Amino acid sequence: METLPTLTIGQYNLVFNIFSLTLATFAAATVFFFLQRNRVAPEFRTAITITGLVTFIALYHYIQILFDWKGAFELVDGAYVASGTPFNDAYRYVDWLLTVPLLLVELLLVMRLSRQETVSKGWLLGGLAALMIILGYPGEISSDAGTRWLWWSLSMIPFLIILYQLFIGLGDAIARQPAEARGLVSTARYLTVIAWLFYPVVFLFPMLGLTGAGAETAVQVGYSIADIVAKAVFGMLIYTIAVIKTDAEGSA
Ligand SMILES: *C/C=C(C)/C=C/C=C(C)/C=C/C1=C(C)CCCC1(C)C
Repeated sequence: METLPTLTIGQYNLVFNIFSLTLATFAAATVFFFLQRNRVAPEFRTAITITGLVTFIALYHYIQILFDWKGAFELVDGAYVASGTPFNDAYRYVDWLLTVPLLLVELLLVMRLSRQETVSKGWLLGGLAALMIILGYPGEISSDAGTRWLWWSLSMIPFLIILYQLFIGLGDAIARQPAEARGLVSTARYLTVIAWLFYPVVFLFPMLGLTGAGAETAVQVGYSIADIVAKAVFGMLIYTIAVIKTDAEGSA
């Protein structure tokens, strides 16, 4: 576990408030997705259930992260110094390990591929996503730049294969989407790529000259914003696609 830097009151509060905002977003998103589940045709309900589970899992982890952050610092002479209680980075990685494969499954389910294609792509993309997170963790908890670069590079391999799969592997499936939904399904793909690109970049902050309090603040704020976009905003897009397809089929 890395040693925590001393933060200004402003830095500490910024991170605390972003965690709190993220938590509220996931709470609202979870309620929304579960309440709206029956708004979509039965064949899309599993996708919406998974969307709600993702924000629920993230909600749980942000509660842990928020309390951990509180316990890891104490206010001494107008600055927040490490209390000695460690701040546990593992919550984020456990959260990602569960939610990242599920996010890819959401996208596959709302695309309505053949059953066989959904299962095979689901295992492929889900497996690659899990591998990516597992390979990133030894780097995340190291403060040695060489070690961080090594695990970053290894984790980038499954990451790039996922991006390739989203663009090339699913290209013809996008073309087969009904006209009303094709644009949004493609947007969901782009949103995934843009939001996911945040993570390996945020990981690099401490290696790109950002140190101490500035790096810690930037990393926590960066991951939180990326989580909101990748889970809640992405989930709204999945929900909207399901509604549009439902209405187009006239079955709800
Ligand atoms: C809801 C959480 C999401 C969508 C998390 C996504 C996380 C990644 C795409 C992480 C990728 C990483 C690399 C590609 C290299 C460095 C280590 C990671 C794990 C930060």
